Amino acid sequence: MSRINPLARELSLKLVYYGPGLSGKTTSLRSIHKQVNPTRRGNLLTIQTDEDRTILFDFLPLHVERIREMSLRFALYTVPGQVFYTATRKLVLNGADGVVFAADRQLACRDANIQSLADLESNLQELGIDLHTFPLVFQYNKSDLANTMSQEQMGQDLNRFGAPEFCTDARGGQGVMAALKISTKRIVKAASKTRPRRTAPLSVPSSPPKSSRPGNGHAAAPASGGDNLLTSLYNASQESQDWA
Ligand SMILES: Nc1nc2c(ncn2[C@@H]2O[C@H](COP(=O)(O)OP(=O)(O)O)[C@@H](O)[C@H]2O)c(=O)[nH]1
Ligand SMILES: [Mg+2]
Repeated sequence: MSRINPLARELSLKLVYYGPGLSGKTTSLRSIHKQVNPTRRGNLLTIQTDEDRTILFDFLPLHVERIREMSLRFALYTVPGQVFYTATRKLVLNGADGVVFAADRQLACRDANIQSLADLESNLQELGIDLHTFPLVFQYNKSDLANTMSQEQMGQDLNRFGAPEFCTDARGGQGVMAALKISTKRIVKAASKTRPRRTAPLSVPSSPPKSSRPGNGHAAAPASGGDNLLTSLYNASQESQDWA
């Protein structure tokens, strides 16, 4: 559930990295932490067992400096992939604005990928969310390994949603930022079509955002007249979010 602070003109959004155990979710957050400009991120929090397995979740806050009129904050989470942590997955998924599904391209992981996606679908259904209309992006991870499944095979197994797909090597840092960028754009776009929850009952400044001037090449914003925050948000979704 996105949260908007009208006075600060700031929107907070939640992105969850979901997928089977050991598919590379924690490694993806580590890679993002390494690649993002330090002024735009907080500390990476990971809670693991001695064997390096996620037992609760990982958390990484990102902050986009103002895009046009709007500041955006993203909270990135991972879920523990092991089947028995289902309650934790539900908890982490609650309030998510989008999901990056990290699948493992190794053939041996095929069933685990499919099972984890079914688990995601059913957990979202419980929250009243249909994955077909939810901001979803696929990472087909471990692309650096030999004998992996092709992107086409992965898509046939998993991507019934027409979602963007990225072949990634999270350990080498390949493709992870591209997936993040598309994911955050889709989330912002989706959030601009719904009315985010306000964190404070404060009035919104009435002057139109500079970004709403005609002829800027963007489609008309969906926000109703005068709702400048949503207009700004919609325009922000048209821009690339340059985290580096
Ligand atoms: N070769 C390779 N190994 C990876 C990749 N991503 C993650 N790993 C390794 O896979 C293991 C599990 O990764 P982790 O991020 O902890 O998986 P998680 O359970 O999804 O959080 C670790 O040993 C990682 O170093 C990748 O893209 N390529
Ligand atoms: Mg993990």
